[in-house]
Amino acid sequence: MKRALITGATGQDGAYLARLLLAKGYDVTGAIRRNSQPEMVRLEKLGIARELRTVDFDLSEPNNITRLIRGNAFDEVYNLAAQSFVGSSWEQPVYVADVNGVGVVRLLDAIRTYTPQTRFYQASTSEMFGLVRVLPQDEQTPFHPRSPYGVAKVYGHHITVNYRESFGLHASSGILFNHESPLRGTEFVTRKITVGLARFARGDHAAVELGNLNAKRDWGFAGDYVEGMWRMLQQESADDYVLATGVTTSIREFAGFAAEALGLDLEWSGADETEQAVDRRSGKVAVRVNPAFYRPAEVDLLVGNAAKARARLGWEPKVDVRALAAMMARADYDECGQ
Ligand code: NAP
Ligand code: G4F
Repeated sequence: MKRALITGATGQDGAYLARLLLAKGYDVTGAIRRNSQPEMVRLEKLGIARELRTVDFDLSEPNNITRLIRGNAFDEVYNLAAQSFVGSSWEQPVYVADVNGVGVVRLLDAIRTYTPQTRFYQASTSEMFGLVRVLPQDEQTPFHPRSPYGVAKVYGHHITVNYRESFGLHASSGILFNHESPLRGTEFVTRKITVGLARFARGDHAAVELGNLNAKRDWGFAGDYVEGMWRMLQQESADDYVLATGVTTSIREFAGFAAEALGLDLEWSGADETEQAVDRRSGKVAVRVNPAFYRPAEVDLLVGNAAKARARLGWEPKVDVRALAAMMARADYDECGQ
């Protein structure tokens, strides 16, 4: 039986990856940040909260990391833990650098020292491309991060490559484009939209307030992306891979897809700060712009080229953006009714 450690096991990806590895017969340890109350909701929703062992863990605490790695011979370590919300990274830039950047080398160095045979996955991100000049983005595209989150993740990516090249570790970096699900945090734009519009469709006619509607993202389904993470660690040699759908969609269009799945009919009017969408059926404003959600620097457009992952890992995304929006909107509609 293979032994895997997942940091960030309480997060969206951690929950789906834990389910995948358990189904494959792994012995799974979930490294969980000590909060006033353990955040087990996602693992409970997937019905696996009792199936993995858990350990207290924080990426900013080196002693904790060293003890965990030294005392266990994990076959695979998936480093998914991070402060993952870009929007708040301007408010906590030093903490984000420590957790998302330096935290990666704490883990890698413990592996190098105590269990160099362990295979390592780093959760890198399309946010590293930032101000893009190349369409679509692939493993060779230069980085130009636009947020403290992205800057810290660039360090995490490069130190993963460096430990692979310096010490021969089987360390891979997955450069994943946005991936969502009904387990997505409600602060991220897709879930904010699906929760807000589901409530609206249930008769709570408060408009969903959003920032930049023109930004475009390459959105896939998180369940597909954790399969790609696992495949990276099954390769003979470690490498870096982009996972993406190759399709980019604006925030406005995503809201339209979610609305459509909920039986709402949005009519957009205005521009920039005065833009809004009225639901033709109720005549009420369902979406409006609130500049408070604009970011100090924006990533305007992301679209990925996952040809390498397709060719070498046999990985394909299975859920398109319209189906994804519908899946999330319907799940939120059902949850609102409970
Ligand atoms: P998420 O839902 O926000 O989960 C993040 C996890 O990290 C949570 O379990 C959180 O624990 C944990 N964490 C935060 N700070 C920590 C710390 N100091 N020490 C230990 N654990 C800590 O994020 P996700 O969407 O699953 O993303 C997983 C990873 O992939 C992240 O590294 C993210 O940056 C990266 N990524 C995500 C996407 C995407 O579109 N989802 C795309 C590219 C890369 P709590 O429950 O205690 O908060
Ligand atoms: O949903 P978001 O907050 O995701 P963002 O910033 O793309 O980051 C996510 O994907 C990254 C991969 O590229 C991950 F690395 C990262 O951890 C995270 O999972 O925002 C998406 C876009 C942005 O352009 C933002 O300005 O939506 C725009 N937006 C417009 N209104 C909004 C809102 N974003 C949020 N969160 N809330 C709004 O009201």
